[in-house]
Amino acid sequence: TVTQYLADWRPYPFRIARTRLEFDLAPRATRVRSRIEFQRIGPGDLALDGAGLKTLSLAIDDQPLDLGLLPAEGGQLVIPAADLPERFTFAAEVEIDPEANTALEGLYLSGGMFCTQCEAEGFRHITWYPDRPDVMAPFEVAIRSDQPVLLSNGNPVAAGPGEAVWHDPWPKPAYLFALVAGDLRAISDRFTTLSGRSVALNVWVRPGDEPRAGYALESLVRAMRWDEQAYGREYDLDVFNIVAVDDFNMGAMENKGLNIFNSKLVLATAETATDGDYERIEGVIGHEYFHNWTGNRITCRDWFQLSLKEGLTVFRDQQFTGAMRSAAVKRIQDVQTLRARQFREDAGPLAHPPRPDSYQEINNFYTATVYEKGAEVIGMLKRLVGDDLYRKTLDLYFDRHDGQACTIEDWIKVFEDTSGRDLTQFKRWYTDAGTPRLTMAEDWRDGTLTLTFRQETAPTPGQPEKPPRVIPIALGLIGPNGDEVLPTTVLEMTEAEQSFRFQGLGARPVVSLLRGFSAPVTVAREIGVDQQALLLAHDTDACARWQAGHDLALDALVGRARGTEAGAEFGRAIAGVLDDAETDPAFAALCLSLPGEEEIATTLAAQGEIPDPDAIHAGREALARDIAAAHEPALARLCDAMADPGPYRPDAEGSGRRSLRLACLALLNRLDAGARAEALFDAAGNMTERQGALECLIAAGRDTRALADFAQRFGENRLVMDKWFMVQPLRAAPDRAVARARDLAARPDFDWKNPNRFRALIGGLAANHAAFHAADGSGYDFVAEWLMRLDPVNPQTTARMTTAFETMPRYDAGRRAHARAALQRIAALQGLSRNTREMVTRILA
Ligand code: B3K
Ligand code: ZN
Repeated sequence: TVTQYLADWRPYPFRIARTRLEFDLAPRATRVRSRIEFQRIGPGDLALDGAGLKTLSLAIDDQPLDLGLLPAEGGQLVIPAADLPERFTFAAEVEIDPEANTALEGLYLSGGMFCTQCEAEGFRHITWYPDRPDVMAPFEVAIRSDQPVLLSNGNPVAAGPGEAVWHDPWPKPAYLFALVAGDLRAISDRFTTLSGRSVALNVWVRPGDEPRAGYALESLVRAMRWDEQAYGREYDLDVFNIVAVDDFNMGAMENKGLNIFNSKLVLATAETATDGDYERIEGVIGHEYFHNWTGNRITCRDWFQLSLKEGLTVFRDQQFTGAMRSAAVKRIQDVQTLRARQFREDAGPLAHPPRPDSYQEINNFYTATVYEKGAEVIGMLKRLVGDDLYRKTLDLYFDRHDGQACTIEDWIKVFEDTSGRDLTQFKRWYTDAGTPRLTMAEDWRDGTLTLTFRQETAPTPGQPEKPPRVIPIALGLIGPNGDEVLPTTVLEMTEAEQSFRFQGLGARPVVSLLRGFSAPVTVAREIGVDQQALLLAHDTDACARWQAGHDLALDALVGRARGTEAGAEFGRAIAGVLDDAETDPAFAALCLSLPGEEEIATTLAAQGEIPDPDAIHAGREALARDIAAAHEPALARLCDAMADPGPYRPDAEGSGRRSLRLACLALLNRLDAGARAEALFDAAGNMTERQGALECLIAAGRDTRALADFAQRFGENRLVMDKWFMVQPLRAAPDRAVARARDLAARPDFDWKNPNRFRALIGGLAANHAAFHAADGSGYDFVAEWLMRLDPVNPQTTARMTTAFETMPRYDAGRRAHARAALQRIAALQGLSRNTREMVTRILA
């Protein structure tokens, strides 16, 4: 296995003036003819990437090349510089087998339809090419096939029966290439851009799915308008196509002018999709569309720079969702996701910086760190320079780098140029792994509050030293009567230890710290429960207010996990939340949803303890029951008050009410053994309520009839049945979940080669904390068994799911031994993929 290093990047010695591809599609034997016009721009041989190709011919300027040049197995085709003129056309004819392509990388079949996935290095499975993001070219693509709809990137230039030609004038790297051929139907609209260009919009789905694609299309229109308003970015082709496919390794892909989506992020009706699904559809449609500028027009020089496009595009989609819905609620959700996924990654054996310096398999680096932490880093830059300068900086970035393949250095430089700041120290956020731990000590005397902050980052794999970073600390001060005495102020911490002074204060205030979650750090401070309650009741910053409640809940849950009766303060705080719940139902729902078992384990581990998954589970159940018992009348009243007046609307208001209803239901469920949940399940008018109720019924062990009813109703709908497969292992009582998952895995409709179905069942079990971490190792064994089965079929999805094991080091010796043994069995598998090998090796290190 070869490790790739950032330090080894060298410019490609050729420019491509034009890439022409011709496809003769056939499931078992697709012919690909290419003509690539190269022009020398530097010294060196011509190196082309290819993998799994049956090469029929190669030529330079129509002179056939000896096929003896082909590399023995995989790897690059190298044509010596001496054999090449300054300008030449390289031509190849290859044959590939889309039907055999179960890895879903390159050209493959999904339900009889041809489609592609080329990021990061899938194009080399299609033909010989410089498969690296810094080699950009305009593409012309001819497709011959008997499939009725034939699509590729750019604008259509010709179409006849059985043939279509597409031209994409915008130079792009091969990873943005796409082709689709199938029996598809479009729902369509038109969009007129700021400068008056009329664009045809199509969302392509299977015949019959058209009524489920409307929300995706509307979301696209909103995204296009928002990008014009917020960033001044216009679309640049005559058509924008989105295609939904059932077999897809991740969420979606931003191919130029032809986005390909996992069908679960396109298809939605009130009966089949939850509020969460709708929100994700809107967010991901936005994300892929926003890539047109941040990713496609300006792309990455090499894959180490992945966060350049992903961090920025996540930041943009978060802003978009915030603008379409509730900015405060969106921010809190994003903070929760960051903590649950990225902090977890940063604290374990897979920790890496947003810009890694080495990798074996780049597909293993599409991580929460590259994406979500990358977005946080941009949020910090924006906070440091301010909104106006942020917009100016982005204008400069688009202006200066349009059409280029760029680096994180280019990105930092535009901020330095507009702000006049030296961002050398700030850049550590990109190059250093690990989550800084920020501690705050307070000193109060004579009307002066002195805050002393310390920052510390634990060593991460390969990075023992952690110099201090720039940490923007947004804070406010709340007086003892609840009034804000200092509005949000941003302190810039640059040292390992630093003090800040606030003078002339009448009475000792409470610090509202890290407002808006101004930096991706963990916080340790001395704070009394009364102060937390004060913040929860009066803080003007929604994030800090939610955090205060969340901390109270976590303290109680940590106490319960240790076997104490903790939780009285949290219980009192809940009373206030319930009183006020109707003013902002979505916010109240966030406060009423207890932190999950995984987060409790993380908190205990951060305090130097070994988490006991069974005690965590039991303690959380007990606290939930106590809270429900103490507040039953208020919870029941709210649960009814939040009933949907109909008609269903997947907007912030409607979903906020439903989330509050379900949060109340989840608590009451501990008292009535599923009685209310059953009533709601039967009466549900939408999937949000139906799924929420079903989850409660499973947790209560009263699910037999509901599950049968659900399967009866939705048995024909793959996406809905994925939910059915997911909620059972996820919500089942920990001591029964593994057995249940095994039963489900034995069903004929457990179509495990479909990534959505696999993730639903195996991922569902892995997300059931106490079940996955069962003391007897049965959870680990089950997941490992299935990863071993999937690896030869689909390495990408397998490797990604090995992250279930990344928290292994924090558990007790018995569990660690079981987890290690499971991972070692995977490592010993004959022919294990490079993807999975890299992950397992890093976790075991
Ligand atoms: N850029 C793609 C992800 C590709 C993942 C390759 N393993 C989707 C996105 O981030 O928008
Ligand atoms: Zn992306």
